[in-house]
Amino acid sequence: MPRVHDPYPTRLGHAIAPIPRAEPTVWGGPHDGPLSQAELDGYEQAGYLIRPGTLGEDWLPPLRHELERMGAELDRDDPRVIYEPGGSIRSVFEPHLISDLVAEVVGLETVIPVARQLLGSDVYIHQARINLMPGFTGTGFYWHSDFETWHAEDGMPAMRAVSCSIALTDNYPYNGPLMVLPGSHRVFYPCVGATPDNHHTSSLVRQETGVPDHDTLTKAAGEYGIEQLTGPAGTAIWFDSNLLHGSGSNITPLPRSNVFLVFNSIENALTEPFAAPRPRPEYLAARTAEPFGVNPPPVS
Ligand code: 6CS
Ligand code: FE
Repeated sequence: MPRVHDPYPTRLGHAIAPIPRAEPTVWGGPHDGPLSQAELDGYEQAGYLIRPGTLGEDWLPPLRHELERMGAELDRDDPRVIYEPGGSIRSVFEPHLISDLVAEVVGLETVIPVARQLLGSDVYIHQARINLMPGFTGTGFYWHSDFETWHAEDGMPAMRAVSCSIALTDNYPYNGPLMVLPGSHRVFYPCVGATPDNHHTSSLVRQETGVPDHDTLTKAAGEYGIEQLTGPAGTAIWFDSNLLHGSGSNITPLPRSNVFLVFNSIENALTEPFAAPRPRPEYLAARTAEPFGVNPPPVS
């Protein structure tokens, strides 16, 4: 059924002008969680916040081991495992449902209270993945806004979601770290080109639909600049759902892996996709907006 009004039209037949963001970036205040007013202000301005020490040293070896175990034990045909063209594992989705250890990370005091504070409500996991960028052959992600995809393909109504990427390896300028256009989260860049059916079978390796054109990116990079977000293992990067970001490939011997958690406000539950033939599978976009960590687990 056609919608009456879509505030963020995208996947269009022709280019239209960028649209100013309608919603706030920060929904909670300094008394709603661990972040200070200065940290909240920084996040609001830049669209991201870096928090070193989100995972202590003691977490890193067991988590790295867990990734290897998951990679080895998951079925080659499991749709939740995405491979690089060269055959190595690029991403594993729903790691928090596969591994108790990863689920514990979500519940840490350095993680979920930050998500609740930024979004000003209870939250749930919209999407979780482990990204593994191997040394020498790792390929990056082209420039995009996550919200553009989640709105178009998953039916996320508003910009009230935040991504938390926790580094399991050190991030240097030279091993394919996250690059962002700070401040770009305040503008929605509509994209040209209809969503192909089953787009996710290719977009998770190489995204071609739902990316701004070169002209738009040139202007945006001129206006906002580009920053590389680096830091030691255990560092979390929190970034707004609409921040333009990407990463280059990694030809160094140093792999880059992270646990990537997307929190959405329970007040921003998914609807029908705004610009795609059908919703994506649950492992890419959870459709049950149950607050995480609020109710005790059911007794079985
Ligand atoms: O598909 C997703 O949900 C995420 N992955 C990619 C490659 N682009 C959009 C979004 O970040
Ligand atoms: Fe992304």
